[in-house]
Amino acid sequence: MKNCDQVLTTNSIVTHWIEEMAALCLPDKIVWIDGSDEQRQELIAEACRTGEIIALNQEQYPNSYYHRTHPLDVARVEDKTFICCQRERDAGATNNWKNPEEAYTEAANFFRGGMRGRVMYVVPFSMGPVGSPFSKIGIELTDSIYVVLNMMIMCRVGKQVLDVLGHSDDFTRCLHSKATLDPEKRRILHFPEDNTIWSVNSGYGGNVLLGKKCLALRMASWMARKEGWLAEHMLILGVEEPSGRVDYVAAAFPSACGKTNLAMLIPPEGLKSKGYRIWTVGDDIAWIRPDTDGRLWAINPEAGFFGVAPGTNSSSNRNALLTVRKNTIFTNVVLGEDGTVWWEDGEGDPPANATDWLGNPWYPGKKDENGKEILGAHPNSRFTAPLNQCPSASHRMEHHHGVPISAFIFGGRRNHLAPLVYEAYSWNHGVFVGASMASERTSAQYGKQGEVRRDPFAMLPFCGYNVADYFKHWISIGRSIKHPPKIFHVNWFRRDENNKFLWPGYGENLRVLEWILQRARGEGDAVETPIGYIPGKESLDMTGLELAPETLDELLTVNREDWKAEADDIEQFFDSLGLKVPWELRNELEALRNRLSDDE
Ligand code: GTP
Ligand code: SPV
Ligand code: MN
Repeated sequence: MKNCDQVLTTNSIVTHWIEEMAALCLPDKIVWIDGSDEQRQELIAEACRTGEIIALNQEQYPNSYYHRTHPLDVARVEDKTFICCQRERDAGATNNWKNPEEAYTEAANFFRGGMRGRVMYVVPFSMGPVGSPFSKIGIELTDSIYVVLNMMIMCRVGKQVLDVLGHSDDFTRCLHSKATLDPEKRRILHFPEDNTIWSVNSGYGGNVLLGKKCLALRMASWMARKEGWLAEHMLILGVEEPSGRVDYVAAAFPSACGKTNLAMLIPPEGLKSKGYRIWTVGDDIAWIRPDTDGRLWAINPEAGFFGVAPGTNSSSNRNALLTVRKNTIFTNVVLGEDGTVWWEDGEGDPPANATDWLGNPWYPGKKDENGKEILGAHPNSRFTAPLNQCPSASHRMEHHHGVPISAFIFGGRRNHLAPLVYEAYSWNHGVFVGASMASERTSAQYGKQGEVRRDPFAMLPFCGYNVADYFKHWISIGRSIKHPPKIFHVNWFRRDENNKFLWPGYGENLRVLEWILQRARGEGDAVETPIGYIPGKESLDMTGLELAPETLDELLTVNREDWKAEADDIEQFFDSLGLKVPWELRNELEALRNRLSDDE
């Protein structure tokens, strides 16, 4: 291999592909990432030298670094993200589609010569424990040290992955270049039929850490459908009772809607005496498969957190704060002259002599020329930290088999409509609940913030194939297993007439989880409503929580008129997905409407 000191595999499928990509991008040099700490330190030194990253105060934040992205490159770009398969209908109504030949040709122009004067890093990575039969291997070629360092936290990286791959061609070919960071020429392209991902002209998280959304969700969902499993935008957590029994749940909330927070939940004061412990298995992605015991088992394919920074403080998420004290990369937050970091609704006061995420001098309360307050941290600023540093990290993380799932939870930000929690009547009804999920748009994606949009299974930006086929796949998985988990919907974000959240959220959410797990075991009181079961009057344990009974009533209210309008909206959404929407879901919609007009 030209301009390369050391090649880490004899797999010629791998080396030929790398040579071909290098001939396109024309890097000065090729460097293979072996996963050693020694090499990592060299990369850090190089990135500090060029200013790509900045070393933080090493006493307060050992081995931690700071990075700013380009101001126009701060979130995923859904309008520049494409599924490139032969037939447009395989991408479906919710994905952007491109013909593979045209997509390769256009993007090749953006990649061509883009790595001149740069190094191309070869990053072999495993999603899931190295060598597990449920893991998938990828190799990412990138010209960004920031990407390499993030990948080393988010997944298992290095030579051991190539050893497991051997001479197989079963790996995802991931090519990334920052190129010129031109937003117009930004493309996030998935070629599921070629097991290939191309990402160009971005340097931000989900666009460039190709193991994450691109491989572990879009490509993996395509594979999962063929192979009979599920790749989901879900957290996984375990609730341990004093008896030692642990029940696991998986929950799908759209981006920036509380997965990281729920995954690291700390039991609230009022429930302390019950002795629960929460175990974090994952905060963003779950790979789930039926097993011979008739249950669904899940692994987290990632090894780290890429978590939203703003709002993280010791009362909202103490575990996250404890997780990011070392070996962490902070992106687009406030940087203090003293090498500390800060963000809105963070811990303590902002540092003196700070610079904001754009690199400008910043102080709290700073206003722009129109008198509008300037945020120090970008709302989608993030931390990248190893999962095993989390105080609640589950040792089952490393188990190849994963954990058995007792309940699925769907949720989003709904100001008024959805109650705090409800339980679906059946598997198919639960699939309907997932398929018709909606949420307000957040800063994790470009577009109008706050606007309510349908986000089925929190997978709208991540389902790599026709979403109507995806619904069908969910229905058939439920049919094929003996002990399907029960399905629930939660809403931590319902507001009163003054636009204040009705529910305190965060740790208090355990009260809702407790009821969910009781129901999953066939216990717990419930009341039937047109949309599903809700907790009976006394069945949520409110010990130690000061919440007016009227507020709880309001939180659990199901307003028939609002839900009739919702049903109309869901019908429109299903219609927009084409003819493949499964009849089972049409039946569920009809059943919902019938229940809404019954005994009024
Ligand atoms: P991605 O990493 O983008 O997939 O997002 P996520 O689902 O992991 O989101 P995260 O947990 O980081 O939550 C993002 C925002 O939701 C933060 O601003 C939190 O403060 C807020 N949040 C999380 N849980 C709650 C809750 O129970 N109640 C309220 N009101 N806000 C919450
Ligand atoms: C999300 O937006 O859902 C994330 C962050 O988890 S990113 O990896 O950038 O997609
Ligand atoms: Mn996510």
